[in-house]
Amino acid sequence: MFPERFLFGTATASYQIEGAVHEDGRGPSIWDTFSHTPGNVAHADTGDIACDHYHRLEEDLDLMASLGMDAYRFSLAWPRIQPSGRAPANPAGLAFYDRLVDGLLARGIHPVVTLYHWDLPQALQDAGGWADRDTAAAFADYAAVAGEALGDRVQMWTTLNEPWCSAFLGHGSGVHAPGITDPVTALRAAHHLNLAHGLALQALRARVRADAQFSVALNLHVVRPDRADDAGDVDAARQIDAVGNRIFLDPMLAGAYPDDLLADTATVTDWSFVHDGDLARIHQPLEAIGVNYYSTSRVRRWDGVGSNNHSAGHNTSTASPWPGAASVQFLPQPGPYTEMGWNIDPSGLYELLMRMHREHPQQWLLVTENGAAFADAVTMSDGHPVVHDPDRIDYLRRHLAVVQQARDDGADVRGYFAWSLLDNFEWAYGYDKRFGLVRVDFDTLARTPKDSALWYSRLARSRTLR
Ligand code: IFM
Repeated sequence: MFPERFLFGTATASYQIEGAVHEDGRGPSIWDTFSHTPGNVAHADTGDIACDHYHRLEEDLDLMASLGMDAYRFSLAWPRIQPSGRAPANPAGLAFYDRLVDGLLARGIHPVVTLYHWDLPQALQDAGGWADRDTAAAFADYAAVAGEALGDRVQMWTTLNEPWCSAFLGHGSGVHAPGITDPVTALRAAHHLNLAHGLALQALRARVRADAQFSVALNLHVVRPDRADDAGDVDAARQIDAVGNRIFLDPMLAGAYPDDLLADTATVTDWSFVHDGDLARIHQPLEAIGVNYYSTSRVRRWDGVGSNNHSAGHNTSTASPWPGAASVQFLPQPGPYTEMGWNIDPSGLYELLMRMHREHPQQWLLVTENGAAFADAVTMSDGHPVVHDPDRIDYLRRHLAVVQQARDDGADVRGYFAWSLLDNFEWAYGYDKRFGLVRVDFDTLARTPKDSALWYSRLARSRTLR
């Protein structure tokens, strides 16, 4: 049994679902630019319309209520609130999130707001983007605007979603916006994202309700050495843990970059972009860690033969998202796999939750994303479309079972957010990969709860995993 206070929710992100990219004063974001650049996204898909959530807000709120959700994790589109990334705020953009928050609260659903899920205002990118420290200051101003507007009603705030992806897929392998492939820029971006997190926390805390709770959502990598008794493989796993996980965890939660990370990347950069006082600014009190989990990685020390397969799991790119880790090889994982080609291994989620519990006992935990894309088939039943998705139910059930196990073993996990409420724009993969509990027909935009949505709804209501 999960306790009554455990939050069952779903998660989404603004650019992936909202559409309405030119409406009510929204400015362009780096994902508008990136997706409209030929060759970047499968089938040249864009977020122009996406799930049209912007116009279907009431329908989507009713859908969540009908599923009995306790909470909803969504992101604010910075360019809707500040079209050029800086003051002044756009009242129409704020009004949309006002309606969303009020609509959730009216239905008894807790809003969990993420400030940044990758849609940086293009004007800030033109001024240097995350490679420039001014972007961190701009982010704090934006956080202040969001806090002023919503902080009386929103209790749970998340600063950044998966800063690893923003920094390293955006500036290392270039498969995400803004599509830069430069290891130094990627590390600079990572630092400025950390700084943005800290500055935003300071700005928010001063403006929101006194019982507010803050977190960051990290896609922590579960990296396993191929041969546990091989010192080279063990060191390869350590190296990926440093540049994939501890590069964010350590400054945010302990106020320092790991020594081994600085040593591993010493030939790439001298880290002079870290200014005096930055680490204290980054190291702000944080109530919770958000864990986004999908699959595991297996690495070994690369002997230079064949490919080191750095882009495993994140499209093909010849550039690496792992600065300083050229001698690490990513190995194919044994199946089964989801439609993304990611291996299914719930033990990785258990490992992560227990590690966070052990290493960061001050913070409680939320699973801020977990879910799977499968090739869903629509059939008709009594004239209505239905989606039987037993693989997704199995995935969710097995991951929720380890959440339960981790709780039994002492980890303070207080909620679980299935990725995602709706099929949506899956970044460089476009609309091909369907993660939703609810199917979206991208021709008609009609929503159809899949079997997994009905299963998850029964779980949220009964609190019992079956
Ligand atoms: O769709 C993404 C989401 O935006 C961030 N986390 C992973 C999901 C699946 O790839």
